[in-house]
Amino acid sequence: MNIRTFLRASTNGSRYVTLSWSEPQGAYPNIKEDFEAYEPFSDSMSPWQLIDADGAQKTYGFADVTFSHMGQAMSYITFKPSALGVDPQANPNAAAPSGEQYAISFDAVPQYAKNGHSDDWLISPRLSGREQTIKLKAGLLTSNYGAETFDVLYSTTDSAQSSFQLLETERPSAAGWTEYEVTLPEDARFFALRHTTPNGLSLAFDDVSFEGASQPVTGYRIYRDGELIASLPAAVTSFDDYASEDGLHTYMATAMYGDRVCSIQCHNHCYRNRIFVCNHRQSDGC
Ligand SMILES: [Ca+2]
Repeated sequence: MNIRTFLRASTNGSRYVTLSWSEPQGAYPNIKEDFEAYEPFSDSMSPWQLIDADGAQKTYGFADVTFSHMGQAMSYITFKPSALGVDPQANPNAAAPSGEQYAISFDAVPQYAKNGHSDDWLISPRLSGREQTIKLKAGLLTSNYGAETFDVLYSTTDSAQSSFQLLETERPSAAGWTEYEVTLPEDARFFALRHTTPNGLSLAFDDVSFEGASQPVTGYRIYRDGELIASLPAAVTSFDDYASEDGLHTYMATAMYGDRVCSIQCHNHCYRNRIFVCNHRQSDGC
């Protein structure tokens, strides 16, 4: 989160301190997707978009356990090994690097796939549009079937499959999790993780970090000397506080983004009738 805005204060010789501010610009959330919030074994992870482009009606699975969508057409599903009785201590390669869940694409059985290989897309929520380095972990349940392959693509426009251009191709081959960092160019609005293995078992993703699109402010909170004195709607960008006695007060405003809170970067120190210009910034909880 990178907010650049300033809280101003004036007194006009009265006992009212008038605070004013401008809406923070460039409030970009740093998002870490751990895939814990979705239903287990679900083929829906909104706001992520999933595309099954290989058309394969059969995918690989397991002989000894079964779960929703196993063996069927799919792109990615949420996978929760502990719900299948898989002991993470005994099967560390299947354990999630965060929480209990991750996104996984089981390979298309090649003779059923349109082009003879898996072609499954995991498309990100909208991005900030600034140059950024995304991080992700790619996981193989086993190395018995060789490397899995995936492309990292980006789009500068929309999230339609045809709008993406290739940035990198990766070939993780070790069982367990491998971390990747990929720098997206300025103007990248979406990225896609495209699983392309011709004949393996599965490719999983977890802990995908990126800078998301800016979000609208939903309200403000005003604090005097650390105490909440007003909660205001997003359309209000000024507030009059009555100073009952002379003295030094520290004001702070925070911007609300739904249930997230970010401070407006600066404190103003005001004596009645004397104004000290804000000269430092902070960002809490962003
Ligand atoms: Ca996880």
